[in-house]
Amino acid sequence: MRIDIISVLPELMESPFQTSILKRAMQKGLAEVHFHQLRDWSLGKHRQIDDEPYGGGAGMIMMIEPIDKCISELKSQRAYDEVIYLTPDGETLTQKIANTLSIKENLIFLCGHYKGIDQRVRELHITKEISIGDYVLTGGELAACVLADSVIRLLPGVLNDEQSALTDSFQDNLLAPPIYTRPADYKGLKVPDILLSGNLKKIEEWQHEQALKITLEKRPDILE
Ligand code: 6GU
Repeated sequence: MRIDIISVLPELMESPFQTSILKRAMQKGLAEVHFHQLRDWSLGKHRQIDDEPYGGGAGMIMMIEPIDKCISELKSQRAYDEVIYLTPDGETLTQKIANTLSIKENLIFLCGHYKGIDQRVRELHITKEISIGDYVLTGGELAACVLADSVIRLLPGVLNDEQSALTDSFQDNLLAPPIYTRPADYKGLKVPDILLSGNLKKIEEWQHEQALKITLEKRPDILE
């Protein structure tokens, strides 16, 4: 998978891809992430990429021309499955969206800033608009990192067995059951006996029951 991320602040997104699991995914060649400084496609010596809104009002609007130039250049090099605009008014990111995107080949992420982008960019290029939740960030960069992380970790070969995505919370519309490691008794706080029993079938039943119970308590909205 290849992800091209367009932003005025690409440096904000460097470290997540240079650390741990995402770094290894890149080193193994399972994912490529390319950053594009939007100002490189700006007009004039002031490297302007935003301007005042027609009709007045507070805040600046990201101009169509630099964005169109950047996206058009990328599209001339390869076919993209989706051009995703990260914006608080987009569809809220879910595991289902991450799963769907994880089988794509080439993606563009456009990070919004200021008051947002000229409407005509949406009409011309954007195929999907994604938000990471009902709160406002200073820009789409951190959301782009969250989206990329949620997608890249699903690519075959990125996680090992122990980290398997199949047992994640949300993957089957259930939260994960409680988990324990040594010691079996810490200052009188005990691991449930069933987990020490060695009876795999009973353990799986218990874990499923616990997952149901916890989901009902904490997130009844995700239960089917
Ligand atoms: Cl994608 N962008 C911004 N600026 N704020 C957000 C967001 C995106 N998702 C949630 N809040």
